[in-house]
Amino acid sequence: MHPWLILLLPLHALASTKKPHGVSPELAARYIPVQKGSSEVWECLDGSKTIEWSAVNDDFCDCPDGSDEPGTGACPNTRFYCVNEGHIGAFIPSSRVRDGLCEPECCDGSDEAPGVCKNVCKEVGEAYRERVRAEQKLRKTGAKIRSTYIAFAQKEKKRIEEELAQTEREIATREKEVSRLRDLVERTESLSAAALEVRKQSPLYQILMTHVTALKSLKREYQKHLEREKALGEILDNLRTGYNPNYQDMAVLEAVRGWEHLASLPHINDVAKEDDSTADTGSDEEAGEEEEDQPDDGLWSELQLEHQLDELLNTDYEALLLEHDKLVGAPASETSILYNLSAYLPDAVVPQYEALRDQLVSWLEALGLVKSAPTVSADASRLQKALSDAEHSLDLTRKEKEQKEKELQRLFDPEWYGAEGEWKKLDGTCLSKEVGDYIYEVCLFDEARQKPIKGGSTFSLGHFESRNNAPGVVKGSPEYYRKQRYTRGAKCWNGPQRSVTLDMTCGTENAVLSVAEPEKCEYEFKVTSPALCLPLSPAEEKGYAASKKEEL
Ligand SMILES: [Ca+2]
Ligand SMILES: [Ca+2]
Repeated sequence: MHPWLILLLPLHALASTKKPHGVSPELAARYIPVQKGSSEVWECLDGSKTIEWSAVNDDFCDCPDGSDEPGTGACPNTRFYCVNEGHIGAFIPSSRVRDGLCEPECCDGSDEAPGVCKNVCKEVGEAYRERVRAEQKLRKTGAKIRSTYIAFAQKEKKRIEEELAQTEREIATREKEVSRLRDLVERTESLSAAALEVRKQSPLYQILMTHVTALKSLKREYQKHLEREKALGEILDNLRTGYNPNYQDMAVLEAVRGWEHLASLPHINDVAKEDDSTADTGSDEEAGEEEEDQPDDGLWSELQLEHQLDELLNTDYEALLLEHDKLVGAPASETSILYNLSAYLPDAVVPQYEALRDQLVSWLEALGLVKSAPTVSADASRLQKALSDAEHSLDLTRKEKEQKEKELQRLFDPEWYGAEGEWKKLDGTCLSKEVGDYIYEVCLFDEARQKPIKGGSTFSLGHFESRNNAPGVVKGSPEYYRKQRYTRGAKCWNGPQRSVTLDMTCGTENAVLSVAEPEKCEYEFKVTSPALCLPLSPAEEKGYAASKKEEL
């Protein structure tokens, strides 16, 4: 017998004389009779009534709260306590006392009359302690692995923080580069605008501009004349068709004949006599006249003037000026051979050569032998490209930073890698189990899948959504981590979208033990992981050490 059992014995012996049957240790102190005159009395626990001490456990309900019958089933809705010496005490409903059935909760058989049920508390207690010991042993082993996960998370934290700092430095550098380039682009643009102004002073450009102005003026005058001719034609047409020939006014008749000749019209008096066919020949004549108008020596026709003149006048002359510059000027060409040469030199010599070359070029420029290369549009567009490249890189680096911040924030978030970061190590770890014709797989914090072994398409069973989100489960509690929900999987035919619940327990390995489908398209994986093996509490540690001694 163990020392603590020996210690308990006298106490128990004492309790058995005083404490009535079926009373739990917490209430034992309240089941003490009071001497009143010659008899012993006792007050019901709710204080409503005082009864004779002999009425306690007399198999008749006296107290309204039923407290006088802890060891019988006489009062309704009361609880009976089995001491279960050698194991752990337990309550059963009083209605099951003396009903002739041995309760598994009462291994000492105290719910029935002596001799009815065997006291099996020694065996039950030993098996229980063995189970607890095994579980604690597993937890201790698992917790050791779990602590390496936590150490991993700490290392990850350091790594991400360092990377974050690096990214921040990179952003600062890139921001500087962007603002430098932006400044340069602005300056180059104003510089090229100035250079353009200089080029516009060229006599060729000046005379071109004068031509343009003259053309525009001519066009305007031409339009005016066209309108005037049209108006005059209308006046004369009216005169031709409206004059009275009976007046024999020679001035009017001459004007009409003159107009008819100029506009190639038949005499108004003949018009009525002529039929349609002569009208046709008239139009043929007109067509013939137009042909005669065909210009020679490259001059523009009326049609060309009408359609192409505007186009010509809308030409971007400044762009042409720059284009022209490239074609004829390229002042840098005088020294470009010096720049191109470096491509043919051995790498080792290049820096010295470049220094020498720059010196040489500046001398040549100083002596007026070559003109310094003015930076105009080509440089501006090259700079613009460099600027947008730099802005793009800055943008990417900023996004990278956001990504890292998110990663860091998730590291110790109960909703992600746990308050101690113990799940980070398992991020993306895939566990699988073959069941029937399928391999069921879950990649933690990512996706669960169903892969057919004999060919066919893989179905998504869902994507990581949450931990145990059942009502009443406290975020971060052990129970919270015991479940993971994967939802929004492939839709079932005529059913919901597939989903998976991981039912997780402590184990020394990350593994899927079993797969079930309790509801259509809702799967349940039983999974073990060291991440769930919490270290023993100091009290548990003590108990474990004692049980190990017992084992020896
Ligand atoms: Ca009673
Ligand atoms: Ca019973």
